[in-house]
Amino acid sequence: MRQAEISRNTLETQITVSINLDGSGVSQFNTGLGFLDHMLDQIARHGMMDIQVQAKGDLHIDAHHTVEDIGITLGQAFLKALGDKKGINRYGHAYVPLDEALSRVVLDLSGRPGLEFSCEFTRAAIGEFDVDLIHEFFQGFVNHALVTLHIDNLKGHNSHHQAETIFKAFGRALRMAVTHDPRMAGIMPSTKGSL
Ligand SMILES: [Mn+2]
Repeated sequence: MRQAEISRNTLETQITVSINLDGSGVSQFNTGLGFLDHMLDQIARHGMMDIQVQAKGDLHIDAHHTVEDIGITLGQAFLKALGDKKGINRYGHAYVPLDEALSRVVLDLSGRPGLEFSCEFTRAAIGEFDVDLIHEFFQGFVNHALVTLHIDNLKGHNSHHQAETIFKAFGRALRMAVTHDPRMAGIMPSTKGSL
């Protein structure tokens, strides 16, 4: 089982993330941010990963530090659980629709951080959740999981739908990338020999 637990504590946030890449989508979230819990649930369910997130952040300021630091801690846990990357697909992609919305996520477990994020949200906030923080979450994840991540929202009028298609496609793409290819057993999926 590829699993890891990371605790990360700063003066702004205290976060513990557990992840099992070979799970069944069982999740538990306690972040104080209902919408973020709903999005994290999409990653676990569609990524078929077991994920637990406990977070106490400085929400009296706003949700920025909490969301960014959950992205960072999830990225650290993901990288640790992934191990040596031998035999994995390495690349993953998915298109996910939800009614009128459609998003595409393409990623490479490259060992290099890179985020290309293209989404024009139709609202500034979803409930009380500032949509700017979705980019912050993925930037935190990418910087610490060392992933190349291209996110494009291709269509959508409802910003809840736009966000949800991004997180579902991200989960699906991660699942594809971490899955072992039996023909690649024991082989590093790079001509360089390391990732
Ligand atoms: Mn929803």
